[in-house]
Amino acid sequence: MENRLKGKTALITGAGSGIGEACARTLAAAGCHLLLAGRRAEKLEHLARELEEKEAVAVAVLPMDVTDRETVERTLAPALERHAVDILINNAGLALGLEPLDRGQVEHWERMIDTNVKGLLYVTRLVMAQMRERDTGHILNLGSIAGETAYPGGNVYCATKAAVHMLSDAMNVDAMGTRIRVGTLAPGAVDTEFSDVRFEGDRAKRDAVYDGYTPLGARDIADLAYYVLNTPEHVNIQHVRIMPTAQRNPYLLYREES
Ligand code: NDP
Ligand code: 8X3
Repeated sequence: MENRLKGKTALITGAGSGIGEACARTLAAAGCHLLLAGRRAEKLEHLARELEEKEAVAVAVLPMDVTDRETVERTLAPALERHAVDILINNAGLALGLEPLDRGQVEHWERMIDTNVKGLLYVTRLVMAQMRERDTGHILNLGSIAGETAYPGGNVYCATKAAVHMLSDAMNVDAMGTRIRVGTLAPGAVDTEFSDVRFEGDRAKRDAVYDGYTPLGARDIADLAYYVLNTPEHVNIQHVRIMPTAQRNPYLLYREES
């Protein structure tokens, strides 16, 4: 397939681990210049230096917590004066807890809503405005199968991902008449730090999520992102659901006995 991404500039949120990091590696290998955003600046700096050296692309780090609107604006606005962003991957996100709603922790809910929904909005507002001015751009949002089917204890996380799906549709509608494209990737189980974060470091609970089958890896999602982003400009892949072969929906996950 022709590489249409060489020389483009991509901003990836949550680029220091998992799917975001894999997307950074894949896009750098395709010749994209990168802006890597996240809270753990040291991880991002390390990745940036590695990719600059290995792939001969320019990589800048934007240390920011997407839940902090002032910081997002203070960090992104000057970065957008220096860089024209062709691709935005809204990947920063998290799940916290797996309790029934009536036993949920309000602090967990607030962090999920603030990160997965409000953080995505703060970043997108600024980047999409620049894309509209340039009449070009591609936004890829990380949704989830959790945003399509609720599962026990998923409640607020599922709701935030349903919001991401609807916001992607809304962005597409709002971009009507421009050359801006918007897509959502809706993965099932991907083995990343996701479950470490959800279960706050409880190794047994984390391991149980991926036990007895082969989950997706972050690289699988990055390959899909590359495919979607690399399509010609008249093609707008709006929504893709991707699961491990062992998983058919959030409830149906075939595990081998060990
Ligand atoms: P990871 O935990 O590995 O990655 C999440 C990234 O988001 C981290 O790099 C983290 O970086 C960043 N992040 C979290 N909170 C903030 C914040 N407030 N500000 C800035 N960055 C933040 O998990 P995944 O790679 O799996 O998750 C990536 C996305 O994919 C998420 O949106 C998740 O919901 C979605 N997803 C994941 C699935 C899975 O099974 N793993 C399946 C479906 C969707 P830092 O801590 O440095 O800020
Ligand atoms: C992550 C996938 O099914 O653990 O969004 O919610 S799931």
